[in-house]
Amino acid sequence: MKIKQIKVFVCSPGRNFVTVKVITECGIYGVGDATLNGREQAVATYLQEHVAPCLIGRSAHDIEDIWQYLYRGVYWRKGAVNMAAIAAIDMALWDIKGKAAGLPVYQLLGGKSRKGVTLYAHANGENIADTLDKAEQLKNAGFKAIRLQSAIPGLAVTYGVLGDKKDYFELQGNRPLPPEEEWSTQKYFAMVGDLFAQARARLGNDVELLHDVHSRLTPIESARLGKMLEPYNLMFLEDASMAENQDNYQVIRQHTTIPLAIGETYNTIWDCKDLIQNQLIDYIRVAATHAGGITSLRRIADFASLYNVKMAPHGAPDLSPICFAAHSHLNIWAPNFGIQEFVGLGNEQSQQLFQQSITVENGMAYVSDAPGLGVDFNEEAAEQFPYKRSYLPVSRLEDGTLWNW
Ligand code: GCO
Ligand code: MG
Repeated sequence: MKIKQIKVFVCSPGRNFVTVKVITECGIYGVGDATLNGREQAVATYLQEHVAPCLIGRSAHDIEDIWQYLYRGVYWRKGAVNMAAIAAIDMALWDIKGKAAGLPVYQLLGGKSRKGVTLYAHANGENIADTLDKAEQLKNAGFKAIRLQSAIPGLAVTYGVLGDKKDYFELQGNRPLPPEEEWSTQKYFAMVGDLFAQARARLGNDVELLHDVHSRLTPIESARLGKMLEPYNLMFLEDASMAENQDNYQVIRQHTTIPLAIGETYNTIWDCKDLIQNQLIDYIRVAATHAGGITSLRRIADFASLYNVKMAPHGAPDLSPICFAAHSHLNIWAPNFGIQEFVGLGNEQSQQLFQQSITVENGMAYVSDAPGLGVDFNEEAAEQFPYKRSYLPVSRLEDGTLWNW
């Protein structure tokens, strides 16, 4: 089963996705997601110019050796571009192995550990009442866990919530450069306690609540937030502070029992090694697309399980349905699975491009028994959705200081 050809596509069915197709001599092919939001072409070029030529003629069955070849074999380890490229090749090879064996990927990982994958949905509102209206609808639709985000009074824009919501779910219109958004920690604190107090009063206690801070707080501010939200029993607080310095989480941890989650931008196990080993977090949010594929997420899951850390993979709209399929296979297997972020199965255009076999019912995802990843990519449709340059917004404090993402 030698690799014959590797094709790379950059398409925009509403937002940009980088997709890889690895084709073998016997005709079996596999697909992978290499989307790096705002830097898509860098990964596509890296794959085309530097990765693909080295893989032609190798056995598609050698998943581990190819992973090591692209990671250890290259002087430049880690990095967002490199690891997204490795990830896409890795997913495609697992897809191929599953198809060759006639088995879904979760069977190759060790089989099912649960009936279905619990999802958390997003309730984003322009004010607290709006957020809670949406949360109530999601709860009535069967979701058992809901992330609450609400606009911050006094700021013109709140990421993904108020202002141009296209920042979050779609491309940013015709703006050629990254939009800039203001952040105020003081204004945020004036809103966030009320959001969760009202949420528990209105939604009751039989639903899990979550919240994403997008790393806007310093560690001691995160500690204060954790203490403030403890009475509302959150499933987790996500990306409270940056953890480039993994010791930051010691500061948060020593003050609060709120469960902590982080990891959506991590590229390797090394980015979260200390956080996991020192039990400074409760959920690790690595994405297969950004942290080196199924091979590396499996390794992170096993390592995390030794320290009571659960998997909660990233599931934003900038990960393609191929990544969602890869996560679903990992999630149904991982003994230490926690929860999967979920923002829907994609718009109509995206569904034309990607054929997904996962079903979602009552806030749970169910993986099909189709061989491989169970997701396909329609090459013909790809031409209808050309790439459009687009950026994530940049965050600044009210005095103009550039701030954390
Ligand atoms: C999430 C993420 C998204 C990111 C996006 C950036 O938890 O869903 O934080 O909100 O902003 O994935 O590319
Ligand atoms: Mg997040």
